[in-house]
Amino acid sequence: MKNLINRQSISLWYMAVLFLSVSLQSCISDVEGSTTEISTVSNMTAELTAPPNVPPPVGARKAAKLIVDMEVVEKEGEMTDGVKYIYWTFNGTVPGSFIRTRVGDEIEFHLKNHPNNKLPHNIDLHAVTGPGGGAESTFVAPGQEKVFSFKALNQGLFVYHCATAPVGMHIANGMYGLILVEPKGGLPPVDKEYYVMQGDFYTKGKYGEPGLQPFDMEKAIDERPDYVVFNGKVGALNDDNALTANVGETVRLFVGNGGPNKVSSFHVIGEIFDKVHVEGGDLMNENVQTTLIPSGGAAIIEFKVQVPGTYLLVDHSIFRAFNKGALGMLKVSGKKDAKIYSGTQTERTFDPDGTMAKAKPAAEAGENLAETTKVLGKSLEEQKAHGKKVFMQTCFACHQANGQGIPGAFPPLAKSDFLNQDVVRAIGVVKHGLNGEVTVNGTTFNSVMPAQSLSDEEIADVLTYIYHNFDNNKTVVTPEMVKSQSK
Ligand code: HEC
Ligand SMILES: [Cu+2]
Repeated sequence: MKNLINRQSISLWYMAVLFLSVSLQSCISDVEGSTTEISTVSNMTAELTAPPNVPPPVGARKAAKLIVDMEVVEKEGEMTDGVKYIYWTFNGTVPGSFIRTRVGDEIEFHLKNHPNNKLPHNIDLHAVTGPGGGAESTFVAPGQEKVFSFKALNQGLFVYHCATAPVGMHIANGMYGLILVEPKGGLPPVDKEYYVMQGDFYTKGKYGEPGLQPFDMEKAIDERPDYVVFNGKVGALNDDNALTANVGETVRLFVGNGGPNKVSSFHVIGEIFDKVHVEGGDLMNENVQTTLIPSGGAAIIEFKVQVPGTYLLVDHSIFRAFNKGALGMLKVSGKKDAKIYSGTQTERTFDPDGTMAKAKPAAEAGENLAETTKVLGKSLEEQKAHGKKVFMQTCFACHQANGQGIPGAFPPLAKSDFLNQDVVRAIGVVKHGLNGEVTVNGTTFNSVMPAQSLSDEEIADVLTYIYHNFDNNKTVVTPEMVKSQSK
């Protein structure tokens, strides 16, 4: 009897709430003053995307209740060729899934922690108004799910991250991502939108040291990262994974910085940002070369692409780009426009006092050294294995993992006619560096390769590795050959 009454009153109460929320909903619609729009479903599940993709724009849709489902995934991944790392992630990627909402949305956030995970986690979203940005409400142990709701009061591009102690370590292992809160009516439409996020990583071994690399707390505290990368690993946005656009299109980049420590001087080589939503907020700057993205901050960057080619995304704290991995690519295809960019127009020798004309041709000594095939004390296999290690630590940053180089910046070592023609000269390049013009496979480069401070043995092994890979001519280089090459 008592039960029955209870049930009845509950259902009455439920109906009253339902009625109230329906009338409230129509109130909101009235405030928004749109008559053409068909009222949206008030309960939607958010579409989440893995980087570098973003979900479709909110467009004209009304504010709604949005359900966001996220799962913490602890998993092994690859930092760079041969280097493994245990990442902690939101939804399995670094950065975590992109969340796209609009101002006024009520977000019901579900955070799940898989029973096979080892640690508790939580989430602090910078788009939240409330203590800890949701961190306290979402603290989940393995095998738990927590739910909390918040209203998106402020528009902008916001970082989210794990805030479980030790906070720095959870962020350093990859627990960050972006949530976009679009203004009413949405951001103006563009042709291409991408999701890029920088992060710094700290490993026991130095850059490129192979194997499974554990997190190094001491380096993290000292702010000495071994890797600074976009989208969680070296080369995440390179070559086949490059961002793409066509001439004439407007590209919008949602760029975040997870840190945990380093501030990003974000720059695209060969482009000028037409517009930057500074720090992800409403302030709009125009005609920007490099924009500063703080750790735990973001920026919305827009530019029109007018000239075909490969554009490099870098942290302009430039050693990070070429030695620690903070380098991505945007490949633009389409027709050239010589009025905007001509390419090299003329090319001639500059020899003001005739010294170059008198200089001797490159060393001819030891021309047949390439035929030496035995190296004392080390088998060819051992030499190649050690050479690969040197390559990944030293040459890779510029010449890239498969020796393919970077157009306009670093010549290829793959199938390089320059390399295969003359081993003595190649030894000289690694030993003493190279500058001035060099033509590789028909393309001229005019840049600087600094001398590599390597031992004779390291130079011998790295060149042997390169000669036996990337379609080269299998020359064996010995430490003796390196030693006898003087200039
Ligand atoms: C900091 C970037 C950088 C690093 C690191 C670097 N190189 Fe280079 N390398 C260059 C540049 C730039 C050139 C072209 C220089 C010029 O234009 O005069 C070049 C040219 C070369 C060439 C001759 C051209 C060709 O493609 O065949 C060889 C061989 C070479 N590098 C080998 C190496 C090896 C081996 C290593 C590692 C031990 C290495 N480089 C490390 C930037 C680099
Ligand atoms: Cu965590």
